[in-house]
Amino acid sequence: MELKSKKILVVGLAKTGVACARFLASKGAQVTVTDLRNETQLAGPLEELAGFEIVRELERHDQATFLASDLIVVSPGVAMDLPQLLAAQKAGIEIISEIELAARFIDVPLAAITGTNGKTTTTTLLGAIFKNNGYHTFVGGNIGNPLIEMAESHQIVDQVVAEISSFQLEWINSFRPTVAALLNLSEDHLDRYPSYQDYINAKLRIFENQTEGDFAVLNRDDELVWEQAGKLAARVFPFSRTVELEEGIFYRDGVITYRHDGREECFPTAAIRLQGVHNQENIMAAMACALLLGCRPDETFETVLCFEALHHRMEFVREVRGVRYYEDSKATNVGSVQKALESFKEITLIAGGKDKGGSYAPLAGMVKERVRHLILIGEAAGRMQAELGNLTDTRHAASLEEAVQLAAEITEAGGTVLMSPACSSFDMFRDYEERAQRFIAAVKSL
Ligand code: UMA
Ligand code: ADP
Repeated sequence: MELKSKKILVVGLAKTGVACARFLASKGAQVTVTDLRNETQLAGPLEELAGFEIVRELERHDQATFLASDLIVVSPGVAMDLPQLLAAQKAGIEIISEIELAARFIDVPLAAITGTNGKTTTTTLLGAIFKNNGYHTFVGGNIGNPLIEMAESHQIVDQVVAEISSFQLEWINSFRPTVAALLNLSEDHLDRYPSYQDYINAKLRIFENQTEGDFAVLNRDDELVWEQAGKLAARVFPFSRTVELEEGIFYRDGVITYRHDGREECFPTAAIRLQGVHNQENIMAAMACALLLGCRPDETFETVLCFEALHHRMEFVREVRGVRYYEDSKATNVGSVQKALESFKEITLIAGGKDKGGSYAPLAGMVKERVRHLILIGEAAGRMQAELGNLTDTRHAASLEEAVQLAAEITEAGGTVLMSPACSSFDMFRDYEERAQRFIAAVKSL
């Protein structure tokens, strides 16, 4: 892709914008960056652009600049229906996302992981498997470091593992993973998409440019995911916890079995550290991607055996007076909370935060069956009260600390206090990590 002297506009100046602007400028493009935030708010990103010849348009998005560009590169946090983007699209200007740009500079196999939940766990595990198999592996994407950083760094890489969000897939046109995995689908990001179907459609674009030589790793047990199997050009490779498969990877009676082109490998799971049925799915998806891309079974499974759960995903914090406290701050939608509730009984659930527009009703069955006390916090408390409040003893707290205090007072010995919010954190905290740290501190001070 020729970038020299091209007029390129980068929209959004956080991690993605900085990485793209630097990469494009280093390739000789005439780069402009635009962001709605002001110079003070953007002090950090602007510092990272020091020394590069880049034009800045801050506190606004100028229509004229969009229309004068040869190419526009959009950050994932920028909505597709931004009027300036729509006008540029109408004028026939090429608009791409950062993963589309990066993929044009990646000439090694690309394993891409998407799904509503489990992306980070699966991506991290898959990266570790490749490294343990001796591959120079770049792990990036939605996990935190833009893929384009790989192109910028000039490191030797022979395998790329990418966590891919629906936002990143919005502006692709040739992005084509060698292996793409779709872990699951449930409602999320309805504050960004007009409907659940729009969110699903964005996710499915991960398969759009694959051909018969590529693989689509699909969750056979997730109805919505499995519905796609007949529609894809790539070769479908399913994973399942419930069905024995002739071709695919499945779990049965303590053994994971991988079957591909007549070859079979069996892996006894008793010594795996990663707990929970949802993690069994993540493990099978990661193993499928690795084995399909040529990793050796022994090194692959050795990595799985050693892999520990990532922080803030159903993490045990402490036991106080017979009550166990778990922190699941990364559970920002109903699908992930559902899995957390399936993992415990006699639960005091602390939930709520910034509402993302989806329904909380799918949690009703589990709340009725397992949640003894529900403590609601944050902006979503009203909607959660309306949808779940009549199913169990439901209370409200003004802060996370107050919620923890209340939980400690009302939870009986033998019970579990679980913070699994079903919402994002931005109404009360900087991010999910700060929410996690505040919960941990409150529990430690009990
Ligand atoms: N902005 C504008 N105009 C707009 C909207 C935003 O100028 O109309 C500006 C903001 O002022 C801000 C910048 O755009 O300065 C933010 O861009 P961004 O939100 O894309 O932030 P990045 O730091 O580039 O992070 C993005 C991903 N963020 C989102 O998708 C919201 C990160 O995923 C990802 O790790 C990173 O790129 C590297 O690839 C985060 C995320 O929350 C973790 N992802 C969602 C999720 O996992 O649920 C999808
Ligand atoms: P993502 O990157 O997709 O947000 P994470 O691995 O960070 O995924 O996990 C986010 C939340 O989802 C955590 O609460 C975790 O316990 C839960 N989770 C992880 N894997 C799955 C899965 N396969 N299905 C449902 N929930 C999951």
